[in-house]
Amino acid sequence: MKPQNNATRELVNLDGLFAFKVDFDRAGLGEKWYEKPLETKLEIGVPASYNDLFSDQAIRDHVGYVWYQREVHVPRGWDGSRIFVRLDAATHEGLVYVNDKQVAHHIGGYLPFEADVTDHVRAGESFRLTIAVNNELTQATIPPGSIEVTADGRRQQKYLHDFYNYAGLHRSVWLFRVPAVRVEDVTVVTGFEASTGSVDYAVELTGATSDHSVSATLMDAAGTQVATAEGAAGTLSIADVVLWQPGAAYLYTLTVEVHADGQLVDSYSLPVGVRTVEVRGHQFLINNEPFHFTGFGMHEDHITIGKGHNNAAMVNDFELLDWIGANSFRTSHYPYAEEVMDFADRHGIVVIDETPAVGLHLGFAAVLGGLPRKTYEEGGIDDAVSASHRQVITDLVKRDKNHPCVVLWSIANEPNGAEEGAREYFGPLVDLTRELDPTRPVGYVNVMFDTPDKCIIADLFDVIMLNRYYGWYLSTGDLKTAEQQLEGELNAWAKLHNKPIIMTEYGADTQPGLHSIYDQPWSEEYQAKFLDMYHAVFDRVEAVVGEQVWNFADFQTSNGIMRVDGNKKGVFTRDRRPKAAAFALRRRWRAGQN
Ligand code: GCB
Repeated sequence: MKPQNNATRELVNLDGLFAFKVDFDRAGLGEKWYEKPLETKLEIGVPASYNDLFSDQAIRDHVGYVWYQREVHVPRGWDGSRIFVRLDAATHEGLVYVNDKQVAHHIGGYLPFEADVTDHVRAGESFRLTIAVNNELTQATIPPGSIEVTADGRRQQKYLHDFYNYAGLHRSVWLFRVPAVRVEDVTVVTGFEASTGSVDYAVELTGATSDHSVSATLMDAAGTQVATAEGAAGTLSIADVVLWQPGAAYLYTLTVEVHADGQLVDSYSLPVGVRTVEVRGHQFLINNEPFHFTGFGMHEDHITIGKGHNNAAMVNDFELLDWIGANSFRTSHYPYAEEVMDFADRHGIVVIDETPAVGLHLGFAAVLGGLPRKTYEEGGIDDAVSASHRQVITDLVKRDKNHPCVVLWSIANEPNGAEEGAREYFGPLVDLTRELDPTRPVGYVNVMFDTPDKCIIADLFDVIMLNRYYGWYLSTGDLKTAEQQLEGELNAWAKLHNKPIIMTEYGADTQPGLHSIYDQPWSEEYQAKFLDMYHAVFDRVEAVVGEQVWNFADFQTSNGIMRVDGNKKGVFTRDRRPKAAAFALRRRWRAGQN
């Protein structure tokens, strides 16, 4: 649960400059670098990816550990509390030390973790915080990868996903204190009947005895109390409820309190949007009304800071989403910073929340010039990957379950969904997701090879999400053929499955400033015309309930002959200037508005 400041809890932000050292010789763990000040002249800003900050290419290409260190002061008056360090993300593996003591080890680069450091620190004194971050992707991680060693002994990271393997402390670092008896977790499920809303809540406590009692209070956006209840679980009922709606967010505040002997022991508040989500036939319903997704697959990707979260950049990205008329996005291809989810909650942007399970298709090796392999076999996407996949699904649902903006889980992007073993792999993961969250539909994103006649897993899911590139990777430059192929395939999906279809990716690489009167790939006009063609088809296929263009902005990738300083399918450039397609999208998505 996200830490917060209130009457019983305190939170100190540890972002800023850290000492930084690259562990070129993989010596840090053996030599126990955490036991003393790091021997280095380098400093680094947190949060940020470290890759693009330094002039030394060896740092950018480094595969292995890098070390961060700073002094942290524990406020006076924190005696008697439990004290924690929290990392919102360490990509991809984090080892945390307080002075000489390891306090946490976490694998998974896009989800938070924390360590109880109470026994290792003292209120009013300082400690040395050291964090070793490893960027390696292996056969067993999510996303998976492999490390190759060059003839001269350099280690190189290989992976099958199309975004640069940025690494480091991408999100905030915190020190916080909570009471010994406390709210450990809160789960809310909302609903409404006519004008009456309901908030079912369930509170999990740590350290409580029969002397402790729990109460829940709901306030409206003006701060007026609208409902209260007693007990660790219950239902709050709201007369004349104001719903959370796409484009018209409304948030109540739920405050849960723990009391003993008439004294407040702990309190935790969270924003609550009352809304429902349901899939019915080909429709995707939010608050019982058909919803049509417009927007993008995005990336956490900016010049210089890479995947580092930055609030100013976030505000600008949301401004551009609003300007263009997008009502939604997918967190392609990993969970985004919690600040992003909170912002979407507050501003009524609908989110398809995706796990970091990307690159689970070993047949892709052939496309990239290697030898094709079977996907679901030992040493490939096997039990070890499945265990990591279960972990990220569990952690993601735990982190994001209370966000009204999240309407759909995407448990993987473009896995192999046509090969033997795919059903056995995905069946249990779908069951797990449904068990963790019975309130939201579950989907995965289908790759272009897995057409309706080939895909063997689509029926396991609630929605059909498709990434299609007719007119780009297939029928390049031939929009007439592409149109027939696209329409034919969409109709086949609609006939085969009585489920809504969301086009989660369609797009064309575009070099800003390149113009043509012909259907010329890479030109700005071609990108706009390509999108127009897709939209004309979507408008003819009723089952299509969503259009999310690939991508919101240009983004960095690994080196390759298919990419020119990254992927250029952005509707905005990497520095967020509009290409011609941005205006075309705005005309469609804001039709009738200004
Ligand atoms: C895809 C992937 C996305 C790529 C995109 C592309 O299907 O899901 O990660 O960046 O295609 O541009 O090739």
